[in-house]
Amino acid sequence: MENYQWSPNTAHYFPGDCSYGCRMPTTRQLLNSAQVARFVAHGFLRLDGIVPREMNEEALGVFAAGLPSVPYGTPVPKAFPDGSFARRLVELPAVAGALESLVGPDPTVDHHFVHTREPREGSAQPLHADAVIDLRSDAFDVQLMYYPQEVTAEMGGTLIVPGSHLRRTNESDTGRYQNLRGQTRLTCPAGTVVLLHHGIWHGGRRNDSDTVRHMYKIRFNPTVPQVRLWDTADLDAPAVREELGHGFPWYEQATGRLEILNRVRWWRALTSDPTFDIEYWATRITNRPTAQRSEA
Ligand SMILES: O=C(O)CCC(=O)C(=O)O
Repeated sequence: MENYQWSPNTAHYFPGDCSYGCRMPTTRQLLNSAQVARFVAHGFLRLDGIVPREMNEEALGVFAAGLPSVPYGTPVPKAFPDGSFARRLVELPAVAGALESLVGPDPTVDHHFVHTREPREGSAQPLHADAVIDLRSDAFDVQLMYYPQEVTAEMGGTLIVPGSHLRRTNESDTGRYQNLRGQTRLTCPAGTVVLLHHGIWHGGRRNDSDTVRHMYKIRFNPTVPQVRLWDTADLDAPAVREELGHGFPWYEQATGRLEILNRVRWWRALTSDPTFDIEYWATRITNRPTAQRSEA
């Protein structure tokens, strides 16, 4: 893994200053280290009801009219022209700040899509990840899910398996799993945005209500090293380790240790700190005296 140097220039946006590229404007509501550690452990971050009511009402018309197609890898300003619904959505300060903290400034849009669950549709979507097996250790994509309506349990919210994102699977290989302990079904107020690691196991639950349910998803690809992009003032706070050590009901003891190790490796990459560890798990298995001697 490369040892990236953190530069404030890659992490900060100054309104009106395009010398580092014209980034998504933000009033700098960056996440803190504990929130990013929570994302690392859970694989997602919820921003409940942060989209204003007028935009939620507008969204349904925008979805009905159909979204313009976006070629893979298009920079945000080109994918979503100024004033467009999607541009205003990603520029909401809480959304822009969280996205910048995770995927960095100037991400590209991989693709976007409105997922619709019809009333009383009769079946649920199999559990899956939106990825082929993805072995990257120094980059990850962020998926934004936006719910313009209140989602009730009857409407069959999006099923998410917290802490599953680092268990690298191939798309719907997990489809035969019907239920896992600790899975959550997203019920939320209108205007909720969820940001997810691309590897999270999820699926649309069956809509048993009389109301059509929409979820707008945008996948973002990073264009900068994802290193210390958030507000790191609390990097050494105890809350960071607490979040990184969080267990989930579907982990058995040994599985839980494996996931802690996966998180330690990722946190080392995110912070450019090759010494970070929890309970000596990573240090023990990266101790290679023979290799170090032959390099000297
Ligand atoms: O409809 C949903 O709630 C989730 C759908 C989804 O994320 C997908 O099809 O990948």
